Amino acid sequence: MRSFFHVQDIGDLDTALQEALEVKRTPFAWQQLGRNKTIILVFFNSSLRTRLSSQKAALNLGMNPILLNVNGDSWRLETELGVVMDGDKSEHLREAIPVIGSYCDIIGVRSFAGLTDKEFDYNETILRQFIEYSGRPVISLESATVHPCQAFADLITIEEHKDTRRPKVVMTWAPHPKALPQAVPNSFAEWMNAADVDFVITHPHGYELDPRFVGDATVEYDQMKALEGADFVYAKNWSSPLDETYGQILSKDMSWTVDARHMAVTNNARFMHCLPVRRNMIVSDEVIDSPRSLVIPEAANRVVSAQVVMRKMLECL
Ligand code: AN0
Ligand code: CP
Repeated sequence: MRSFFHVQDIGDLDTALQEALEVKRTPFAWQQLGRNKTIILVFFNSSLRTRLSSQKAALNLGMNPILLNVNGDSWRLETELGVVMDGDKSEHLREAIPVIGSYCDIIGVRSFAGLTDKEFDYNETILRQFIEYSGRPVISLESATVHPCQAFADLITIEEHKDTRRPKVVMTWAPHPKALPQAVPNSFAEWMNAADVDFVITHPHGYELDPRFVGDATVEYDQMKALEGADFVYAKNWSSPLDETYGQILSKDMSWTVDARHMAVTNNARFMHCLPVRRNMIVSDEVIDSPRSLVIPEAANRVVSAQVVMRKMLECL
């Protein structure tokens, strides 16, 4: 695998899920594979789960992880080409990326959408530069439009907890005080469309995700109707993806906060969220604290998804 970005990059999904179970049973079985190999994890943005689970996955594989917090530890990096660098950015990605590549075998990058320039974000301008200039396999650790390690962990979690062969999975928008990227819902939609589930997306008008990610999913604007009979409820906020309102907050309608009233119309659904979550904005305390909540095992599976991806990359080095 040269880069991990979209669902197709993982190859056959059933095989990947089998590999996830294998990794869960024997996490240290590939220690030789990663011996003397280095992964550099570059963070342009905050993270708890991704930075810890990626390091843990690398250590399980016998690799040496090195973390770089851009904006904290390193020089501030310029990401736009052709600019006069007379501002606060001391170094350009054009040099920084090949330098990073010369110190490692695999690179992971977290670089959120800026949410001001849709074209810059949806071209994955930063991640593409890492792929082009590093000469190394690159993992998106949430880039401008996708968060594949999260979506793979979500799929593993659904596989582990489903009671029916083809569960109904509903992704619902929920309110949040700050504008958030579309990477998590984009990837979740992409992976659910590739999996054997009945997938429904619900959100207020103006929050329509890019058609490349929505695919054949059912979009239902009536949240309660969408949730009827759901086996899994996946809550997430995102800002407007539309050209004319890109990155804006169009609604803070608290009636969309997932609470007991919403869960009551489901098929005793499991609740999911990628975390970090704002309690009583996205989801009520009662729902996230209930035994039907999967948020902790879902986060734990981030080690598993990262380990499957890194293992595949190591096998191709
Ligand atoms: C980020 C987002 O919504 O993309 C990261 C989620 C994994 N969330 C926040 O910034 C709160
Ligand atoms: N879910 C997730 O990626 O969490 P972090 O932002 O804490 O890494």
